[in-house]
Parts: sequence; structure tokens; C-alpha cells
Amino acid sequence: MKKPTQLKQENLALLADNIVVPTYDRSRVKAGIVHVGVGGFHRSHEAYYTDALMNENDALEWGICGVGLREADRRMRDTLQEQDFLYTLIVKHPDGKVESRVIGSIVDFMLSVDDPMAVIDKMASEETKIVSLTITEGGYNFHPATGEFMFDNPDVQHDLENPDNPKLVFGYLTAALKKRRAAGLPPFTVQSCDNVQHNGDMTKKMLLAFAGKQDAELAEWIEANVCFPNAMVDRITPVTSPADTELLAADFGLSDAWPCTCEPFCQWVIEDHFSNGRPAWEKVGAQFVPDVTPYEKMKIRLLNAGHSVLGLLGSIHGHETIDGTVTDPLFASYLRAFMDIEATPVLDEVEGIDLDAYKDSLIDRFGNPNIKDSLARICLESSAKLPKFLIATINENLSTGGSIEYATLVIAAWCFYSDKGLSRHGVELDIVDEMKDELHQAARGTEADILSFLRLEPIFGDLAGNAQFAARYTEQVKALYEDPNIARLMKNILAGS
Ligand code: CS2
Repeated sequence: MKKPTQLKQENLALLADNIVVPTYDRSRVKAGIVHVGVGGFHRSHEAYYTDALMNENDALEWGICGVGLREADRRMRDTLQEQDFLYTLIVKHPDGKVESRVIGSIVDFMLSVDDPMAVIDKMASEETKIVSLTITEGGYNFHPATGEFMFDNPDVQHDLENPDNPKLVFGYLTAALKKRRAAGLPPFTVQSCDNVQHNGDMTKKMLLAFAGKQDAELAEWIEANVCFPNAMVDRITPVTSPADTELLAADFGLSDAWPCTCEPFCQWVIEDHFSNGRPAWEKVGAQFVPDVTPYEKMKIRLLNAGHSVLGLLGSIHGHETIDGTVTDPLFASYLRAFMDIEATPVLDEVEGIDLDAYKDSLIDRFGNPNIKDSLARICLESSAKLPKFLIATINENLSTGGSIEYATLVIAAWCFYSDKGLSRHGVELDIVDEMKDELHQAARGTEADILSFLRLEPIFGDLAGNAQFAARYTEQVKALYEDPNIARLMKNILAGS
């Protein structure tokens, strides 16, 4: 095999014809966007849309400066820096077709752990018009059950005491907005791209809580002047595997140390509400709407919850990937029944969207055999995800008298998973969760107190006190602990409805 070409700006012209490359002059790109949290999701989504826009229109003022707030972001920064901030997006179709395009919209990357003031100054500079975020559900620091900002987080205490050297995003946004205000500059838009319902409103609420503790007047100014558009973002993006790097080298003659793989489907629905201008993302497929609520609820309660249903039940059964799980007919039927019987009745109507077609499309997307999305990725940080993805649906069904069977088994499975950390075959599961220890402790108490897991109030609120839920949960947990044959329990539920 010919030695693959190293991904670098100077080599773009040498790349094979089967790779799409940026056609704009990257040396003229200005970073109008500062993005916090450059992971797979940002690279397959916002950075992709922005690159497409720059390729088609001359929108060169909308380049992206990546920011990493954690030491763990160093590897991404170093890798991208080595490649002139270029990377390859590998789009894998269900029929085996693979499209590769080099994305050029990221033009810089800063690590706050190296120089916090430099990041604050960058956000505060006139060139910056938008600060966008993919900081994961847990990054918003809201109490899962009450939705309030958690001031008892030690990092928050640190940030309140060290406004020039913060750790969390709210410290950075506050310091940068303060500088802009003092300099007479218009504020930037704060644009969340995470799977949090009303992600803009939530970001605003959290930022105002934090900023208000530091400077009440500044908080008032933020409230009156900064826009926080809500948005629904969607593209399945598995963790990059060594096979992706090898595929690029073998089939495209390209050496990229950290490409990004994703499905062909891509959707971004945004409320058109910006403080300081925005890219014309609608020219490359984004939808601007007055109210994103019905779209985001539909996505979070069907796609993300559906992932968690497959992730937790599938892990115990011994499946490893989403496609492997959803092509198992029992899991596909269970997922569909969960979506139809429990999730759909508590959704709002989405004008112009056929929910049945949407659910069919989800099953197809999950089944894409070339997207090897691991159940470990899906179950990652379940404590930050399930309250909004699944527990909200349970609570709504409890209050309307709807079915709770399907979702309750997922909670019972989560207890077993957190307690034992094993599949039904005794294979160890790779659990990554900020609350892993608390989850494990609570789940371990199950044999002595069957509702022990549910007593994790920040996650479950007062579900343990709901007699109907507690009764169903008790039966399912007992059955699962007696025999972790999750398929048998799933079949029983399906047979009962
Ligand atoms: C997944 C999401 O990890 C999860 O919770 O459901 O990462 C999902 O793949 C994306 O939201 C798709 O848009």
C-alpha cells in the first residue's frame, strides 16, 4: 500500500478525488464562534454545517475556535493542532457506502487549563459573536430532579472565589460577558448544542444563577441582552475506532490521527434568536423555527430515551452495539412498544411531522450496520441523561394514568447494572458515570431495602413514594435479581400489552 498522505493544510491538494476538501481560503477565516467541548458530536454536527456553509458561501467570519476546559481535552487539541485543525468526517451509509470529507471550519483550539485568561479574552474579543457549547447533559450543573443550579458543587465554589481562573463554563461565560460589557461590546449569543430540553433556557437559568451570585447587576444585563436560542441537534456519532483510521488510510490514502465517524442523517432545528448575528446555516440544511419545543421533546423522549432503553437492557442481555441490539427482533419490538405505548402519548403534536414515520426512521438509523455505536457509549453518564430522557416520561404517565411497564423495567435494569456491573453472562460492563459510586452504593442496598436505588432523590425525585411505581418496580427488580434473564422479562411485558 502506498504511504497515506498526512492530513495537513499543505497536503489538501494532494488528496485523492474521492475526498471532499475545503474549497475556501482557510487563512482568511476568522473565528466568529468559540466552541466549548470539541468532541465527536461537535465535529459531526456544528463544525460540519459551518464547513459546508463556508464551502458554498463566503461565510469566512464564522470559523470556530475550539476550547477545552478539561485536561482530558489536551489529546484532541494536540491532535488537531498537528493537523492544522483539520480532521476527516467519515459518513457511513447503511448500504456500505462511505463518504469522507475534510472539515476546515475549526481554525484554532485553546485549553483553559493552560491559560484561563486567554480563553476569557478570546470570548470577550470583538470577533467572537457566538459561544456554543457541547458540554454534555451533566455539564449544566442543574439538579436533575429540581432543575436548580447546584451551588454545592466544589468547582462552583472555586469559580465564585476565583473569577479570573474558573474551572466551569459558567465562570468563563460570566467573566467574558463582564469584559464585553465593560468594553462597550455587544454580547455574544450563548448557543447550547446538548440534548437538554429547552437547552437555551436551561443554559440561561444556570448562567444567571451563577453570575447573579458574583455580580447582580451583570446578571441583569445578561438577562436583558444575551440570547440563548433553544435548539434540537441530531446526528448519531459513535466513538472513533482504530478501524476508522485504518479505513481512511486504506480506502482514501489519508492519514488522520483522529477522524470522526457518523451516520448520514443530520438535523439541527434552532430558534432564530441571536444577540450578535449568526451564520446562514439554513443554506446548508439547518431549520430556523420560532419554537423548538415539540422537536426537542420528540427527539429526547424517542431517540435518546430509545438509545437508553436498548443500552441498559441490551448490556444486561450481553449485546455490545446499538445495531446488534436493535436487529434482535425482541429488542426491536420492545423498543417500538415503549415508543408507541409510553413515550408517544406524552408528546405534543409536531406540525408537519409524522410520528410513525419518525419512529420507523429511528429503528432504521439504529440498525445501520456500519455505525458500530457501543452500548458503553450510550450508557455513559446515565445519571445525567435518564431523568430527562426517561424518568420524565414515567412521571407524566403516572399522572395521566398511562402505562409505565416498559420504562420501569429499564430502571430496574439500571439498578441491576449499577449494582452488579455485569451482563447476565457475568461479563464485566464498562460503566462510566460521574455518580458511579453513589449509584453503586444505592443499588447494593437493594437486597436489604428493595427501593434503595430509587431513594437517590436527585435522580428519581419522589418516585419511591409513588405506590404504583414502587409496586411495579419491586416486582421487576425481584424477578431480575432472581434470574437476570432480561429477555424473559421483556417478553412478559410485551405479552401483557
Ligand atoms: C445518545 C446520543 O448518548 C446518548 O445519549 O442518545 O449521543 C445520540 O446519539 C445523539 O443525541 C444523536 O443525535
